[in-house]
Amino acid sequence: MNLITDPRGLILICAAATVFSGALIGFFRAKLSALRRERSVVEDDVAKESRLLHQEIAFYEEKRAGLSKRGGQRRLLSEAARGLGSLLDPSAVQERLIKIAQLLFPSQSVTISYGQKPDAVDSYVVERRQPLLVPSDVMKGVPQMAVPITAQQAVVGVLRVGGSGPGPAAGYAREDLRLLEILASLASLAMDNCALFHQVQQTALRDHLTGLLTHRAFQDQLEQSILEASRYNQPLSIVLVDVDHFKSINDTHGHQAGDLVLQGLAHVMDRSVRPVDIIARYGGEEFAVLLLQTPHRAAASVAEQIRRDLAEQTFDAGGKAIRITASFGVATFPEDATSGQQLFRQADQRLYKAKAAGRNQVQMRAA
Ligand code: GH3
Ligand code: MG
Ligand code: MG
Repeated sequence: MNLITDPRGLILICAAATVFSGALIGFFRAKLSALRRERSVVEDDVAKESRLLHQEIAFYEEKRAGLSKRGGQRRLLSEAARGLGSLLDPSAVQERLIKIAQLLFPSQSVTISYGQKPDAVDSYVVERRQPLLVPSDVMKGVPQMAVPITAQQAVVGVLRVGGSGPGPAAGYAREDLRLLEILASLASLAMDNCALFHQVQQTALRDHLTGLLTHRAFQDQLEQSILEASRYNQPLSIVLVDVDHFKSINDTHGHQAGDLVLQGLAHVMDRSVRPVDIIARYGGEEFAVLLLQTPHRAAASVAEQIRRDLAEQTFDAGGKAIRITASFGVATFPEDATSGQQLFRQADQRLYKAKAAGRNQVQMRAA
């Protein structure tokens, strides 16, 4: 049979061609789907890799942010240490402390409490002298931190962060509390500094025997008070006091007994004036009283009262009963003088007059 000329041959050829092409198509289809499968596996691997890579990047990004935040916090703390250490006034320390805490914990409420009405958080921190971290699931869901601030071992305040407003969603971390503790320690050191500075200043301003102001401190106070009196158009008087024949007290009873008498005298004077008035020991047995807003006559009456009290007093100096008298000179701003120095000189001249006129008396301006 001729395949080309015979129709059966043609049918056979067509059938063979159909089978062959079908097999070819099947082969390529299988190849294609195998290729597709391979591609999707590769795609899955790439997606997985990329996911892992993103996670890794996010992890390092978070670490970097954490490190730079901590770096910033550390810088703030070292600046705080320098700034706080140079302050000499407790209220300035408190002000600066609040500012630094606000920088460390932005948009959080920052307060220094512990006054008349301590709440539960204050009481805990003050009584235990320990920091407190309140998590977000107690105290009405408002997280907060509180640390004690001390001055010479005594708790003088509680630094608090949070407690009002939403606060951070996850609450505060131990690290946050640690940071606040470091800041509170720096503030406590600054408070100690202030207290020491105040003590040194007081020692320089106060006479060690009587605890009264020294001559220098009195002069400063007098000039300052004259400025104020002049601004508000008010009178101001000074009284100078000198113990009569004090040398003979020392000679008769000894120097130590003399010291006790001087202390007793300071006490009598303190008792006779108002708390706003200022007393100084400006020489050995010489004292000065600054009477604010006091006209001349009223000042002379105060001097007279002190003179009488002194004359009636018996001082006990180690078992020895000692009586003394003193002489007084009174001068008043603005009638007698317009500067502290002139006023002092005028009062001194009247005191001299009191001595010359027989002692144990008050000399004032002639009427
Ligand atoms: P007058 O009435 O003239 O003021 O006589 P007076 O003896 O008080 O004055 P004078 O200036 O002659 O002597 C003052 C005395 O005060 C001499 C000095 O030894 C004594 N004195 C000064 N400072 C102190 C002190 O701190 N303690 C004692 N115990 N005596 C002192
Ligand atoms: Mg004297
Ligand atoms: Mg004297």
